[in-house]
Amino acid sequence: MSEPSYEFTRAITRKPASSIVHGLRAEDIGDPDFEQMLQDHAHYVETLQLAGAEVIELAELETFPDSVFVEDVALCLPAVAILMRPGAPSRAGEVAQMAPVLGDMFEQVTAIEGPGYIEGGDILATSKEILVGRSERTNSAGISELAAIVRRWDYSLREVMTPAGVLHFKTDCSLLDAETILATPRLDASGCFEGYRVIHTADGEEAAANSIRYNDLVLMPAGFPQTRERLLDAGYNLREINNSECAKLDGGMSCLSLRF
Ligand code: CIR
Repeated sequence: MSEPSYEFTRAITRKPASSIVHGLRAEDIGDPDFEQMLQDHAHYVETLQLAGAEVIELAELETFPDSVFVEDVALCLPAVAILMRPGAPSRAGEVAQMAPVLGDMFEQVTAIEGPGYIEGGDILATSKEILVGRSERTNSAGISELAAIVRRWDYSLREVMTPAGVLHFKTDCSLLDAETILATPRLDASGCFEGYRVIHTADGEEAAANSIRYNDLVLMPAGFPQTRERLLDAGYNLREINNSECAKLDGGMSCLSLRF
């Protein structure tokens, strides 16, 4: 049986723009090294291809420093693509850049009209439901509007909480398979994953939680040896990708693509 939550054929990415050094960040730990980011991004795209993706790589957008993080501007479900309404004002214009791309690929495209806000990084689609974390970027009005849209395709949606101080819900979790979630203990403690099997990130390795499952591969950020061991022991087929530069802007594996 196919698993639409992690069995995909395509992915959309966007090349990093040199303006990425002006990207948003919760804490300033220095600007990303653009050359290193380009290399990491190329490795990310190659790994998606290795996993079986046809990757549609969009041109860089200098006007939007954070536009490499394409995940935040749309939710791609098998039957419909839904354009988001980012809570970060500097990112609002990225949506209009993505709209025609999705219009060419999906028979149905719809959009969050507002007044609420919602970013894709707060949305985890599992095989049985869509979990959306309320955060600094995603509010209840945005979540309610998305719930009303996806109901038309019979999805059930559950509003949950992104932990305080964490950018997005998926900063702290990822889907590993139909039953299993990789999550930080702090997010799991909220009880939002009841009914799922949860593998915890190791202490001090919370940033490993933003990984992605794409067909048979799990793409995870490099440098988290204990969490890596836990995933290997659980039988997952891993590929590690250097994420040091995106991490300076609170970005990770999921943020860099739309997968469908
Ligand atoms: C931002 O703050 O919007 C970007 N610097 C990082 C976005 C990361 N996206 C994600 O977690 N889905």
